[in-house]
This record gives sequence, structure tokens and C-alpha cells, in this order.
Amino acid sequence: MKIVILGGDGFCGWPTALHLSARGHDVTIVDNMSRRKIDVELEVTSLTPIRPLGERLRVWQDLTGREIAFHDFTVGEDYDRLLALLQQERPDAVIHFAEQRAAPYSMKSSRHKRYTVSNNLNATNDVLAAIVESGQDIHLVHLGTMGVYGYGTAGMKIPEGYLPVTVQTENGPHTQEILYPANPGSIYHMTKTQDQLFFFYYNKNDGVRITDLHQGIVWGTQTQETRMDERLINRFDYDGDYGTVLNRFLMQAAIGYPLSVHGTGGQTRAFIHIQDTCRCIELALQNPPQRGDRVNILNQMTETHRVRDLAQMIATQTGAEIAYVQNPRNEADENDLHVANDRFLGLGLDPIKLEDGLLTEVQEIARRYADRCNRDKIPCLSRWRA
Ligand code: NAD
Ligand code: USQ
Repeated sequence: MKIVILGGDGFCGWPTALHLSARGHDVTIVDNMSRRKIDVELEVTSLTPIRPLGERLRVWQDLTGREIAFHDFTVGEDYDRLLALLQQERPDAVIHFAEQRAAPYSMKSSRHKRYTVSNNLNATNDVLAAIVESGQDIHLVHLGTMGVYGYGTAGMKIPEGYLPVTVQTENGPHTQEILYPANPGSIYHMTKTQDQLFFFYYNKNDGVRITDLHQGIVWGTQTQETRMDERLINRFDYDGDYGTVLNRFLMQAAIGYPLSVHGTGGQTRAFIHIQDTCRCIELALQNPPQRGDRVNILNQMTETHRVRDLAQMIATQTGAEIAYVQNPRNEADENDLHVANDRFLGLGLDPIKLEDGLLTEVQEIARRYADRCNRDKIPCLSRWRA
């Protein structure tokens, strides 16, 4: 397949580009380097020593003989370049990772709220408009989030995108499937709920074939391909804005910093390993919706855990201390979360289990690069309410 990857220099995009290139697909990356510029703004770097994209691509070609093309522009601003790329490349699929993805960053100030909204919504709308204007039947695969659902379901399993609703009418009960009601917990998550409406509309009006992957929190760093050479290493965010909870705990355990549990740690969240992210995207590409199908929604997660249980699991394995800190976010202290993920399992996903991968991650990454950590950047300072 010919595949364009928007946001292909990022944490999920880079290993996905290599995974698909290694399997014989013709991959083109688009990225505006905004994530690397945000590192400069926040005065922090990835725990792992990531190389410039040009070097990453040269090393990949030297090792495998496979070329990945790169275009540096902003999706959502440089519309003409995006359209021209689709017209020239005529890709079978576009994978859309090109959004500002950190909830704490999106809540730092009104400038960060406005940036996140305009970047994410314009990027998504431009991709859809360009696919329509190109006149091609391109499959769009988007990385969405479990956070569109909110996290409380009163014991019910969150279905894969659609909820059957029965209403009483004059002619008796009528059942129809609606998009699961959106319940975002940050400005970032709100942009993802808006993305869903763009997909619904462009699918209904223009017949665009779309797969929306509602992904849980990604953990881990390396995949089969990024392990091939240290210069291909994936990024590892540990700071208070971009670091996600499990990777932060692993890094904290490695440097002897108490695991920072927010509030009671009763928040339950969904998780998936970065290697499984790549595999799920490959499965989504191999199983596209047909022309006329509604938006294809899959829950891309493999297990759920309570934050305090994760901290306890890591403390038991590594001897780390746990610190219960005041929660900077406005979120439920305690929630249950049950998620249906039958579709990826049915397509053959064989998940990497947290209990099997945790210690490797601590040893391979967190301990190995511990000296690159700036402890001042660990606390979460972004507050949901003043
Ligand atoms: P990331 O910030 O590491 O990568 C995003 C990439 O897109 C970066 O390289 C950035 O420079 C680029 N980018 C952003 N806006 C752009 C634009 N307008 N034009 C061109 N390039 C742009 O993020 P990630 O962790 O790889 O996440 C990728 C996607 O997956 C996001 O949409 C995110 O919402 C989703 N997701 C991530 C996680 C996770 O735990 N990391 C979990 C669920 C969903
Ligand atoms: N948390 C802690 N301690 C920390 C950091 C976080 O207890 O040091 C808590 C948070 O308060 C929250 C939970 O852990 O309750 C998850 O936080 P997170 O930063 O790991 O994840 P989140 O902000 O939800 O965002 C991440 C990605 C985002 C993706 C989302 C998937 O950054 O791109 O969409 O996970 S999901 O959470 O399933 O919606």
C-alpha cells in the first residue's frame, strides 16, 4: 500500500512508519516538527536521545534499503501542499497522528487552549477536505482517544463507538445506534470529541471511508524496528506535561523519585503497548471499511488499571516509594472502566501484557537513560482550574 503518515515524527507516528515500511508498504511522512519545538518551549528533552528526522530516515535506508519520504509542513495551514501531496502520491491510506496530544499542555493557559483547538480541528478538517477535493477513494485512519467517552460507565462495557438507544414512539419502541455521548475531560480531549463529528459528517456527506481508533494510554518505548539501531530510538516523554502516567512511574522508579499518584489514585484508565499500537494500525489498514459503510470505530486498548494499582505493581517490582500528591486536574477521584475491545482481538491482536513488559522497560530505557532526566521537570504544574 501507499501510505501517508501525518505526524510521522512523533511518539506513535515514528514506530508506525518503520513498522509499515518494514512490511513493504511505501511510506511518506508529513510533520511540522511542532512536537520538537514544544520541547524547546518547555525546556525539556525526551529521556531517550532522539535523532533529527533526516538522520533517522538515512539510518533506516542504510539498514533496510527502504526509503521513507518526508515533507515538512503544517497540516491545517498549508492546505495546498497537502492537496498536492495527495494528488501526486495517490495514497491508498492516510494515517492522521498530527495533533497536539497532551491534556496538561492544552490546559496551561488560554494560549495553549487556543493553539490546541486550532491546530487539531484545522488539521482534521483539512485532511478530510483534501481527500474529498482529490476525488480519490482514500482510507483515513485517525488516532482518537478513549477519553472521548469519559471514563465512568456505571458497570457497563464501553461499546466500540456506537450505543444502541431505544425510544418509545407512536408506533412502539424504536432502536437506533448513536455515537456514544462525548464527555471530554480536557481541552485536548474536547478536540478529539469534535473530530468525531467531522468524521461523521464527511462520511455521511461525501462517503469518505474512515477508521477512528479510540486509543488508551500508550506505554513502552521501543518496537521491533526502533530497537534495530540506537539512532532509530523512539521518544520517551517523562515531564509533567507530556509524560503519561505509566511511563512516568517507570522513569520515577528508575531514578529513585517517589511515584506521583494524583489524588487517591482511584482513576481507572485503559492502556496499550506501543508495539501493539503499530500492530493495531496495520490491522486497521488491512480491514478498511467499504464504500457506503459508516465510520468504523475500534477501541484500541488491551487492559485497564487503576492508577494506584499501577503504582503499587511498580513499587513491588522495583522497591520504589509512592507519593500521593494533590491532583492538579479536575477529574473523578474514583471510577470504574470496562471497555469492549473484541474487534481487534477478533482480527488477531495478541496483546503485550503489562506484567510481562514492565521490567524490561525499566531496565532497557528508564535506567539506561536516567542521567538525562531533569528532576525539576517531573512535577505536573498545569492546573485545570486556577
Ligand atoms: P506526538 O506529539 O508525539 O506526535 C504528534 C506528531 O504530529 C508530532 O511529531 C508533531 O510534530 C506532529 N504535528 C502536530 N500537529 C501537526 C500539524 N498540524 N501538522 C503537521 N504535524 C503536526 O503524539 P503521539 O503520542 O504520537 O500521539 C499521536 C496521536 O495519537 C495523537 O493524535 C494522540 O491524540 C493519539 N493518542 C496518543 C496516545 C498516547 O498515549 N501517546 C494515546 C491515545 C491517543
Ligand atoms: N496521573 C497521575 N500521576 C502522574 C500523571 C498522571 O496520577 O504523574 C493520572 C492523571 O491524573 C490521570 C491519569 O493518570 O488520571 C492518566 O493521565 P495521563 O497523563 O497518563 O493520560 P491522559 O492525560 O489521559 O492522556 C494520554 C495521552 C493522550 C491520550 C490519552 C488516552 O497524552 O494523547 O488521548 O492518554 S486516554 O487517557 O485513554 O483518554
